[in-house]
Amino acid sequence: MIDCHTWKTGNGRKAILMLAESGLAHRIIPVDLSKGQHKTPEYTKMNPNQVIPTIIDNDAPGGPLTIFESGAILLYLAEKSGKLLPTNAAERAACYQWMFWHSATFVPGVIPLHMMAQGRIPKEPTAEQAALARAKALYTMLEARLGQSAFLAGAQYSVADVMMSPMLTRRTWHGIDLANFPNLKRWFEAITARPAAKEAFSDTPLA
Ligand SMILES: N[C@@H](CCC(=O)N[C@@H](CS)C(=O)NCC(=O)O)C(=O)O
Repeated sequence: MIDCHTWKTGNGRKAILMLAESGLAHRIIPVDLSKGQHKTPEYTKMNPNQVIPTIIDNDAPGGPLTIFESGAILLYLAEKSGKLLPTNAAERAACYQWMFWHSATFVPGVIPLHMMAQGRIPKEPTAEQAALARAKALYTMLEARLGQSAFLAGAQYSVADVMMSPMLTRRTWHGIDLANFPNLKRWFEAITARPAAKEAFSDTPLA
């Protein structure tokens, strides 16, 4: 049994989606960020970064294994289940490329907009315009990639798509209307229509 400590945010949904796709036995343990449950001493012991998600694989060889960082969690689950990791070397490299791009470039690029939407930093007009322009450039890059192939790594759905897609639930914060990004829209609709996506995306508007 894998315990997944998470909440329905962009990062939190990635672990929920990957667990559902993996078919591995799991239970979701909500960590209510609004109540500061990610800052308790018990949670901090599992995840010193005090963010969600975190998983504990109670059946790992050698004893329970705790993993934090959504990308590491997704790759662990893909390897353990043997699902959604391309076997072809070129597609595997593309898969890693888009996963690292997501963590190192996309997320840092949109974080200022998340902080403005949550009132954690002021919505100063020049800063907001710059952040919106950066988000648009990042979405434009995704749109171009998805004009070349059905999914991020290539023809097949992979863990790179699991990594990226939940962040689109925040696209209103990013100033993005999918009507202007037809490839991205087709891709997002294909992912959210999968049976495994139901739990991860259930309480969010997908239009
Ligand atoms: N790099 C981390 C980021 C996780 C993250 O930022 N999670 C957010 C929710 S989307 C969080 O827990 N925020 C709580 C806070 O900032 O206090 C990962 O990918 O797992």
